[in-house]
Amino acid sequence: MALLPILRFPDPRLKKVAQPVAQIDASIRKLVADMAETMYEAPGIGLAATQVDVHERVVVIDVSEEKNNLLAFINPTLEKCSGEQVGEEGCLSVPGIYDKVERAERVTIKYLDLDGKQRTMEADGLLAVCIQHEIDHLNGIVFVDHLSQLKQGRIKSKLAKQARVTA
Ligand code: GNR
Ligand code: NI
Repeated sequence: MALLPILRFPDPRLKKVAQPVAQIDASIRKLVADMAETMYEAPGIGLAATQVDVHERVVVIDVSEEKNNLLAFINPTLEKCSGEQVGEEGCLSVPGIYDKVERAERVTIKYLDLDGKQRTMEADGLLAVCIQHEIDHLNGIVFVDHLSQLKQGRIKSKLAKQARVTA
């Protein structure tokens, strides 16, 4: 296992659209294991491969209290969305920044599991938010892209200032 470096907004590589995984082989299983380790260490409740500069459609999520319910989604697609919820979001690629984003309350996704089996899952609440946040990453979208231009500008200057003091 290995910890992977996480790209920071506004790194242009966060805008890349990830490609579907063609074959679930040992390299994909290793990527999932490394992404899980990186997510738990951060700590975060989800991580998309895009954030570790791998532009393939792979996501890990664990929204459990005990951090003992790892979910891995290969090639996830949003099949159904309904309702709305607004919650405070954060992102490991945008450290220290939190803001409200409107999302669907309930989603149905299709994906491949680590055995390459096609599966369907329904989710609501925080898990539904996290799934939407991670699929956005695979499409090159960061949660701050959902905020106003004014807020995005403020976030960029705050992160640039942070980077100067930690350098
Ligand atoms: O750790 C995370 N917490 C979080 C909180 C509210 C909404 C979404 C998230 S996902 C985030 C981890 C991350 O950046 N995933 O891409
Ligand atoms: Ni994120």
